[in-house]
Amino acid sequence: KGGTVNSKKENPNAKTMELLEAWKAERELQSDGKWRAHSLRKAIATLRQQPTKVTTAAKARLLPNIGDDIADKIHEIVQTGTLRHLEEALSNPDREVLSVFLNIYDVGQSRAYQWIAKGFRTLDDLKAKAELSANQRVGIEHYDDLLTRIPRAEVEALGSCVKKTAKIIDPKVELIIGGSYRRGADDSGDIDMIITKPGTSTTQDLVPFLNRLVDTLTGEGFLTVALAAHRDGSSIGSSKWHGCCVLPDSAFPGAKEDYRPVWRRIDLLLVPETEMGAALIYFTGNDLFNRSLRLLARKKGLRLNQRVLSGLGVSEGRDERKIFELLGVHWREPHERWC
Ligand code: DCP
Ligand code: MG
Ligand code: MN
Repeated sequence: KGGTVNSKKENPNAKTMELLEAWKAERELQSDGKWRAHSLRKAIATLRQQPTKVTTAAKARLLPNIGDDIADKIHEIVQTGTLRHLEEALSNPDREVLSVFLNIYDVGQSRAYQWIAKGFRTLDDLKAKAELSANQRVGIEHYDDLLTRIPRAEVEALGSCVKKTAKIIDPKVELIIGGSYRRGADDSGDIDMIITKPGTSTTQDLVPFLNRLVDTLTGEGFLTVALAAHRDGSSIGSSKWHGCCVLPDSAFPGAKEDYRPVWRRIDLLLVPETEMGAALIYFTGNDLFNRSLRLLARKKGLRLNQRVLSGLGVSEGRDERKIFELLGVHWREPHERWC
């Protein structure tokens, strides 16, 4: 995701990178794997830039973004041509099942392991025997659809459908497609629609609009199901709506005979005008970029969240550029915010 994947063939560290890449995929399957996977991603990026083969742990450790653990792995790969931990992970008989279960919407590590412990091995097992939440049921019912990335042109077409209906309900409301789409991605995992309106100062101001929008789009058959909000909990006056949608064939951006109705994940996010800057930053991401901005803010004794930057005496939430300025970081266009 993000930068270019150039051919690894000519790279002197190609084999090392390939195995670290495989190890990264394994880590992502494991608990808290995401952040570990992030450090592997950075290490691989470092290796990609080396003009010569890195052959020892000592040399690897001297390079940026490579710590002891990964340096040892590089050494092991060069010495043995393999990674013991990777081999072990790949030969785990539960690995395939775990990966299938973790790909169900709203299923986490502990749930997946619980099901495996009960002897469930397939989606059909789950449908027949497991106790499923409404969200998980949708996730299983539309498993393949929800795993398929959404091509950029379809994200745009879906966004247009929402905008068209929104305009009829309230022409003053503004909608922006955020998330990976705003960062310029060729395809997205879901569609993140930021909804705002001049003159609003709380999400409450936008709730009646959201309700009408959801009702209308559901009536049109565009929205297919609402998903229960979870974990993040906080949502006062439900400032967001999670669900699924499907593009009408009349809006399909390609040859009609290629059209197949695919269920897509959509998030509708309410943002008062006064918080639009901080919210745009947050909902544009990516998540790692947000994390590093928040960290930077904290180091300066400030606090950045999805609503405001505070700690300066005055709070700023309105203006994306202003927030960068106050944080003392150079402006980065959305397409430069991959990490
Ligand atoms: N976000 C975040 N931290 C999280 C989840 C989300 O900062 N734990 C922010 C950054 C994301 C944005 O919200 O860019 C939208 O979240 P998505 O999960 O939809 O992620 P993306 O749109 O970036 O990627 P995808 O194409 O997978 O949807
Ligand atoms: Mg998204
Ligand atoms: Mn999203």
